[in-house]
Amino acid sequence: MHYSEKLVKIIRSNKRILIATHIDPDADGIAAALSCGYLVRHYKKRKPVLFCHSPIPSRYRFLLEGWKFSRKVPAFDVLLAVDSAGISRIFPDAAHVRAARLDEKMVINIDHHKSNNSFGALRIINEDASSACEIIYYIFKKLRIPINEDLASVFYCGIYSETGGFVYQNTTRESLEIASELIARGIEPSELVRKMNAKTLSGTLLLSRVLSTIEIEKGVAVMQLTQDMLRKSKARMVDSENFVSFLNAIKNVKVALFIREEKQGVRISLRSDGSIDVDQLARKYGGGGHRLAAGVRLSYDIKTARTEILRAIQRELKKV
Ligand SMILES: [Mn+2]
Repeated sequence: MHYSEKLVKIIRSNKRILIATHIDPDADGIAAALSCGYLVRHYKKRKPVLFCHSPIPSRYRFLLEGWKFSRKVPAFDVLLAVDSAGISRIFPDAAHVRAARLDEKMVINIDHHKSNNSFGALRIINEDASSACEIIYYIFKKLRIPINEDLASVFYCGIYSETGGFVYQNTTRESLEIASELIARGIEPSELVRKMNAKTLSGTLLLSRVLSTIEIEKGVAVMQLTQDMLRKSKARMVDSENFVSFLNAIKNVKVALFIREEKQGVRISLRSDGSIDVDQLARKYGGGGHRLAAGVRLSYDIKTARTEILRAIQRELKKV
């Protein structure tokens, strides 16, 4: 049986389906959860609960169109996890996992991360897909479920954003074909992109502070964001979501490292031009992602994290 049919069987034979995306959700994660919402509604004739531990960034809220994400875990029978390499990406603290009684539940895992740790009873994982949305788009196609304009916009935003606007290496013939099919459904690509990319003044001022910290040594570019910069710019962490792209766009930069100081510990984004596999590197510290783009959270302060990760990068670069 094709996995799409298995998925339908599970949706049909279970009552309460919880669709969950990862913490600090990006456009692909949000769009993947929403599109699964449309899928479940198609079969159940009512909306399932969508869950995300973090709030949905305001610039993506236009995608919700009457849907909402709960930040509390309701009672459920099936967990449909999207765009999440591991359960800890959905439930960051162990207490949540226990409260969700996951071991007694049916778990479905739809993802495109190389670092996916293969959790769940039904795993629909494709590392070659541009995005989680691409995988779900093909499920709709396989099941011949009509895609209305709202859903087409959701898919478009997920794929557009995950490919950096059809720029990154995951921009493929398939992703562009899907984009073309979505445009044929009447969506307004430029309008969607304008909404997604809209910046706040405080976010732009934060960017200028962060960019002023850039240092480049032996092909490795580093920049950092501190809690103090957030305060001074009156900005929020979500404003910094795509800052790292400025770093790896610099000529001759092999590896880009963006360190963000969280309230506790740091969050690090890694980008590679292909010289090293940053997914592998991030995994050594409990993170992961893709070969050219990965992330990791550490409980160190900025300085310690910076020294540690820079050393690890230089070690990897020496091998090539
Ligand atoms: Mn994704």
